[in-house]
Amino acid sequence: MKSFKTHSSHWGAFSGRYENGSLEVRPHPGDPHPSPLLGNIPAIANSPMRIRRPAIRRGWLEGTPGHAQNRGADDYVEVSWPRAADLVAKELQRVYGNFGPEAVFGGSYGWSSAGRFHHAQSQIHRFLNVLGGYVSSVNTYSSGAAMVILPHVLGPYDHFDRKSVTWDAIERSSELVVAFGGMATKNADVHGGGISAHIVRQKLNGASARGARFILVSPLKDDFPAEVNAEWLSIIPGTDVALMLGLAHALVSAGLHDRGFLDNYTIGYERFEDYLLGRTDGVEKSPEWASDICGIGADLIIDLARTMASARTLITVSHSLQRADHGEQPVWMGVVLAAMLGQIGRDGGGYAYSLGALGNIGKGQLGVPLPTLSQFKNPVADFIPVARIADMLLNPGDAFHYNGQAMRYPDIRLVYWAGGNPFHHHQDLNRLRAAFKRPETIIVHETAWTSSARHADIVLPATTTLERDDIGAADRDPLMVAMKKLIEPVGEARDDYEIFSEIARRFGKFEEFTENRTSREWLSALFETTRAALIAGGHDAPDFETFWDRGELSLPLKTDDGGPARAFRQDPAAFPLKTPSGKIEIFSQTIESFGYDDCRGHPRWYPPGAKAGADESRYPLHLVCNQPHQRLHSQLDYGDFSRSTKIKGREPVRINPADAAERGISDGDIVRLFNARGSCLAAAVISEEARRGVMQLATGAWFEPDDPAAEKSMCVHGNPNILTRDVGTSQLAQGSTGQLTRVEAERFAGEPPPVRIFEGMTFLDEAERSGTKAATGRSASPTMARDAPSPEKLILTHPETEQNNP
Ligand SMILES: Nc1nc2c(c(=O)[nH]1)N[C@H]1C(S)=C(S)[C@@H](COP(=O)(O)OP(=O)(O)OC[C@H]3O[C@@H](n4cnc5c(=O)[nH]c(N)nc54)[C@H](O)[C@@H]3O)O[C@H]1N2
Ligand SMILES: Nc1nc2c(c(=O)[nH]1)N[C@H]1C(S)=C(S)[C@@H](COP(=O)(O)OP(=O)(O)OC[C@H]3O[C@@H](n4cnc5c(=O)[nH]c(N)nc54)[C@H](O)[C@@H]3O)O[C@H]1N2
Ligand SMILES: [Mo]
Repeated sequence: MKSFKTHSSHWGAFSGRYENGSLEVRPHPGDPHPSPLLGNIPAIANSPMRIRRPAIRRGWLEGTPGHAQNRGADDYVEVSWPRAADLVAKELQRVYGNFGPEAVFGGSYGWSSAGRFHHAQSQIHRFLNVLGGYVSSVNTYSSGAAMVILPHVLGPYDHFDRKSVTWDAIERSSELVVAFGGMATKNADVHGGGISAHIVRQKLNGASARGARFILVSPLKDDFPAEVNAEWLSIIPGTDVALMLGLAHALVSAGLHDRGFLDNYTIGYERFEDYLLGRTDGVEKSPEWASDICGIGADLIIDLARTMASARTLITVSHSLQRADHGEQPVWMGVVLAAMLGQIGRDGGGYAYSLGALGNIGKGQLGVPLPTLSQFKNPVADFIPVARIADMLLNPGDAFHYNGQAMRYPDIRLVYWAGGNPFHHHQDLNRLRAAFKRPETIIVHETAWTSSARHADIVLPATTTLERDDIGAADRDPLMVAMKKLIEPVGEARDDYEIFSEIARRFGKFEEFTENRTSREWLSALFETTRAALIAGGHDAPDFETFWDRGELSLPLKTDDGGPARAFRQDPAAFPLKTPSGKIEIFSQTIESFGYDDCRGHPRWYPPGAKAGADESRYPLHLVCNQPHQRLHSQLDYGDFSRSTKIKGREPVRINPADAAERGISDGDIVRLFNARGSCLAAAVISEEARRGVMQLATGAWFEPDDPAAEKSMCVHGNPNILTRDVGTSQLAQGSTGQLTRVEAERFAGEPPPVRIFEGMTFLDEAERSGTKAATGRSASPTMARDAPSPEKLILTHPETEQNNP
């Protein structure tokens, strides 16, 4: 055991040992349900997918006229580190000098890896702020709509995602949990920054053993762990608001809504009730009305409403529901339904947003702050809602609305990304490809040859956490982990910190960026924040070196006081909600005053169509594009566990037996999914767990176009974002709507094009590129290019970086 070193990841703490060229990984002994995602880690050490040397896209390097059109289909030339750093610095100088920081997009959205110091997004933001700033992005792909609607109607986002109902309260007190979008335990495998104990399964079982009932509202049956025997209400995707309205109507019809709670704790119920009962639009949102839309029987709806009113009931709304057209509405309507039940703030009852979506949600609050690297201040005010990136690149200067502000898209010349994969996370990839042809320069730091790296001009090889020391710690996780370096950097990969330090040096800003600290000095300095708080609280507070030797440190948790909702319930005058009225806003004057036609003063049902575009209804099947169980997003799709789940090398897509039979599709067949935007291949899995009319294709299979040079190309591997729509949830939040789309499916006749994405890259030599075309840039052998002359070593005067890269 001695040679095993502690480490951590977004999907679990573990220890690892690298011997004889292979990496062995063992879960943390205190984790009751370690994640199978650990099985993807060993491939990091030697996969041909790793980026080994800085690489420059040929057209960019040569300055060929119109070269940007070749992004995604060009060759790459490997260069030395000093050359790459010079090129980056020169280009940044040019763009900052000619156009200013408002022309640099540095939003750089993405999960990158666990680790408090080497967190790629903190590093890049700090770096760009040192250089003069950048256009940023706000909110997340996870919860773009909820982050904007919740503060208007219930209070700050973290009050209801973080400081909300805990698993302990559910185990103790909940009698009925109605989970819109479910609580698939695959999702709780993961938490941003780390998770030392996977407890969701255990807690659900505990509640279930005590007699709590669980209702799963979802188009997929396995959005709840089988053990808790959830009752499955198989809903038509995108129709939860109709179901919630039907439930609300049933409550009012039976006089079961809590008038006292509505009077004391909410505003605007009457206006909502006028809508609910059809006084404003002539349409009663009755259970029968709802049933026609959502596909769940009216009797079931009436029955469920009665049960909800008679039990300690918790309503949960998943992230997925709001990652869709009008995604603000189910989040808001869930709040209204919980308010009508009068249980907000009661132990194990009320409303919890996103419970089950990430492994630490529903755990207790940490009692001490975590080590955090300052990103400095960004002097540039321009920003976009994160999912509007293609709109921004395609339409500089165009007007758009966001949360009450009339805004314009900036004119971006240079895009700089570290720690994210837009060709994973963004929708309508053919459109994104067109958008990525617009900027003058795209720079990417990546660990692996993702599709985003393959669309960049300058690709800089970043280390993974396995190749560096860091501190592992996350919100609501009571274990801090010494993430010890397990392997030497692969190829010539460098830490993001080191890369940015070297570029900052070329601007004369090395000291400002690094504060003259080595990475190791940073770790011990950042650790002091937590240590000081531990000392103040009278807890075990070892110094950094002792922590490092021990490998981990327990952090104290606060006692579960029920959060802001409990305080508000107990004394609404002393602890008002942080909404404009201090109450739950069933009607929001603020939102009404924005005058948006796609998000008005109270929650309502917006029939699909207007936003979806006329062509959507031509495609009969709903495609659910949810999170993958076999990896985190696109990360380590090349890992053993993820690849073991592919069928004939393609991503599995689930289809209901009746839908498959209608189309002559058998289990294991290669199918083509298509709609007006694009198409992809995937391998059919026939499953009763998908509702009739619903297919499910997880995100994260690396995008591989069959013809990279074509304007519209089929993905041969099974990335659903070639099919999804790139439109915002509404003018209020402009969130991503990637969860759902419409498609048709057919059996793929004939020999399908091969999947070659995991075969590795070949490169042009600097010498070769002046001659006629040599390597193809995408051919089979990853080792060919390794014969290139050995690169100049990056000149490093920084002692720590020397140490890290002997
Ligand atoms: N259709 C559809 N699309 C979706 C979703 C959906 O439900 N449906 N879900 C959305 C959601 S919720 C999210 S959060 C996004 C996720 O989107 P992303 O967060 O962009 O996806 P990841 O695959 O985690 O990308 C992280 C990248 O960082 C790289 N990386 C890891 N460590 C380091 C490092 O130390 N340095 C550097 N430079 N790079 C590093 C990894 O190799 C990886 O390519 O996807 C969104 N996209
Ligand atoms: N293993 C693993 N876990 C993850 C991630 C990962 O990549 N891999 N990503 C993490 C991240 S960044 C995030 S943000 C969270 C995301 O958390 P979520 O967004 O909640 O997760 P999803 O798996 O996308 O969706 C959950 C389920 O919602 C259901 N659903 C979809 N549309 C509808 C609908 O219209 N109505 C109803 N009632 N149900 C619907 C689908 O059946 C789907 O399986 O997951 C996190 N957990
Ligand atoms: Mo997310």
